[in-house]
Amino acid sequence: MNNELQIYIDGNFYPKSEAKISVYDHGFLYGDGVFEGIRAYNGLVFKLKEHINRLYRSAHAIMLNIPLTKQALEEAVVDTLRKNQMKDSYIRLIVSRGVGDLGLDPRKCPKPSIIIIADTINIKAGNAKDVGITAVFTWVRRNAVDAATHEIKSLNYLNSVMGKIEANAYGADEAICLEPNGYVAEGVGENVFIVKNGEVLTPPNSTGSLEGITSEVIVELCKKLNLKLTVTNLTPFMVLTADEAFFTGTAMEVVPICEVNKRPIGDGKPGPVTQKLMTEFQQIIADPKNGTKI
Ligand code: PXG
Repeated sequence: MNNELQIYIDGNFYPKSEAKISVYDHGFLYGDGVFEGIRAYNGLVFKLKEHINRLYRSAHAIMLNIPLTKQALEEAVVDTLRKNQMKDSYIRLIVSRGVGDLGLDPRKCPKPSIIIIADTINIKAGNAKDVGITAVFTWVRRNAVDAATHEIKSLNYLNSVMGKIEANAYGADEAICLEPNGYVAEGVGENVFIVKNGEVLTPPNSTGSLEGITSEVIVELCKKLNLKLTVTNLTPFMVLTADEAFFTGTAMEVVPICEVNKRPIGDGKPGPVTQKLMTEFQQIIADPKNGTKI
């Protein structure tokens, strides 16, 4: 059992088979908590500071006090990777409201819990990056900005799970979620971009989408490459008639979307702008100034 993953829970490490939380934890009972999904590449934790900052913003919005400083939390992530001797990893950092009673009042939860899982990434099978993936617009609307908005990276992901169920049911790889007015918000766990006449477009976070760390990199890359980048509401029609479309996210990085609701996007193959951004993204993740050394 020595080679079991070591999971960080509240300052201690436990082997994966013994890493457990209480059934009274409000993260489990109510999805009351926040999280981050982070990648490490070749001994560098990509944009760790940005992830920690976003975690604190999410926690602030739900009045959850993270019981460590940002710096201590950063060190805890790095320690967890060292403990597991991992240079490449998919890290799940979770802060749950902690143990309370069977009522939903968070005041009954005196001590939030911090959990860090440094696992290996389960790269999507097949050649998604070469041929692109398929998507469907799901009937499951993204939560409104005045509801359990995905601007907060909370543990309440049922909205995304329901979108994914629809994608599965229709045999598509991913779902695209519309916001309550019908504008495009994002994927279930990805931001979405389109390319039209050489211009790159993406929806604003006021659609209730997460401020993606990968999408932020794409915005910077567009500036560097002199590509016009416009943040604006996108209609489903604009997606269906785009020249190119792609998803961005920590897990999938940059992936072309070749088909939406059975309509090919452009010529149904990864387009030149998407491919350029995919190549540039690989250079960004390898650059030591974009990561924290393990
Ligand atoms: N939107 C949502 C709702 C997300 O959860 C992204 C966009 C992309 O953001 P980043 O910062 O990663 O570029 C996310 C994050 C999964 C999975 O299993 C993916 C995320 C979260 C949880 C699970 O694919 N992506």
